[in-house]
Amino acid sequence: MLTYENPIIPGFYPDPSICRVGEDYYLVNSSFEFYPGVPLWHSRDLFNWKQTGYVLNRKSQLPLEHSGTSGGIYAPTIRYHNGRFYMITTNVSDGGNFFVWTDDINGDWSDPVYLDQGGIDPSIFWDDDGRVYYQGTHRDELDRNCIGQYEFDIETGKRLSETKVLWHGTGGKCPEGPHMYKLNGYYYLLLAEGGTEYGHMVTIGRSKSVWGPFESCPHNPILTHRNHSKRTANFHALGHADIFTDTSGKWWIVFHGIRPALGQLHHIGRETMIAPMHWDENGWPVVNDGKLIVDRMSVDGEGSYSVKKNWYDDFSGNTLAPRWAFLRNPVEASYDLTGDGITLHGTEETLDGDGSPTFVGVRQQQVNYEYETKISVKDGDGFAGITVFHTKEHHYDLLVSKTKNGCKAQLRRRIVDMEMISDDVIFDNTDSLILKIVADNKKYVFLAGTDADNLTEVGSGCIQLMATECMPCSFTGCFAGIFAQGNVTAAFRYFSAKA
Ligand code: 6LW
Repeated sequence: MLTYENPIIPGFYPDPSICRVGEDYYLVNSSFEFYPGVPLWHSRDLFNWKQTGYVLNRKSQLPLEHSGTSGGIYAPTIRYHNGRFYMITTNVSDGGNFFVWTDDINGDWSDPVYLDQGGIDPSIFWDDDGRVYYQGTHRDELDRNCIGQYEFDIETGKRLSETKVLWHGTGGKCPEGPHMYKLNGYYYLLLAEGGTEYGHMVTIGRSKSVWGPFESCPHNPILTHRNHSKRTANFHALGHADIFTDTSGKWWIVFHGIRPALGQLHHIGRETMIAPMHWDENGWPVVNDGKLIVDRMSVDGEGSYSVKKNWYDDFSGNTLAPRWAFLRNPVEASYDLTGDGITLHGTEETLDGDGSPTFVGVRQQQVNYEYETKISVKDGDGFAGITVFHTKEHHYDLLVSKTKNGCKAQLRRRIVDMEMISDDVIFDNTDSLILKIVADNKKYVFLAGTDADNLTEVGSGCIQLMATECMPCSFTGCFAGIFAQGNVTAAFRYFSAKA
């Protein structure tokens, strides 16, 4: 047997889309208000994934100034056709649906080709006759949610037909995340339905025509955990899928799900998972033989794969590792990679605001995790430190600031209209501190000190109030990161994560 670990890409990496080119697999995720946008992953075995960068890595591709919490980039689709890669997605905060393309997957992508079509979750399908179609969410003549399709020119983005209703799905709310495939003379249309919460599911229909009508798979939903409880399943809200064949012709399905850490509360976002799939004798897909999706999957083959969890970043390169992301378009002058760390310069923007504060973070990829950094606070009366950030209204910040004889640490907890600041912990005769976050399924503990083996607890914050379910809208997840605000310059020597 071959065993592997789900999620294959843990942490806030939702809405996966995948394509295979020869022996290489490429996968993208949505990224919302975080920059760069659309993380791009590569694998050659489906279980070890390396983030090679981002598809949208310059402001002309990804203007985020107007992106609020969970705004910006929604679900993407990646496809390969005739030697060119395409990624189509939606910037819900600026410009709507667009695609970019590249002939070099390791190089830069084009500027956006914007499309005159509303809705979200766009996908592209090339038919055998060379016609190219857009699918995405749409509204029918009675303003009901459905999936719409139109033909367009992939060279120019020009519309070649009106948008027609393709399918309403099986009756679940929010039919979305469509992808079209052609197989054995059928057009298969894969959907997400039920909403991206606990009712989420994957459904599929097929037709002899690219324009439908679509008949529903008799065993829809082909993938869901909506009827499972915490007692019977660890993963929930499974949905938003894409299907493909591996190098041996076997079928697989990628999708996202959540790992609730406390009751039905999840805080580290919707995470990318994978499962085997096969087609039954009637030409309908069966996912994982109808079995539960679990954290250690067993499939035909040889080998055992686990996700890498521990890493150490000394910021020694002249660019940040792809795991790092900013909140909206960053102010470049606020960040200096100095060769022996990264220096952050505070501005008037704060983690409570709608701008781009001096912040750079990594998606929290495990519930039980430890983060550590070393900070030296220079000049000024501002604050700098380490933070757990979910939204501008949900973040815990370990603040370090200079004092007359050294520096001090405080924990600031911002939860909606509440702000709690802990007592000062004073450190004389030093401007450098080791800062640590110890996370588990109940709380984040924040520690500081000059001796890594003898740190002082500054305060703690519950994960409960950082959960998506405690927010009006969150398609994202918790980050751990470093920040500076106000009149301050702070140098960070390293940042590490350990499960
Ligand atoms: C995405 C939609 C969804 O556009 O949530 O889970 C939306 N599915 O398809 C944001 O991720």
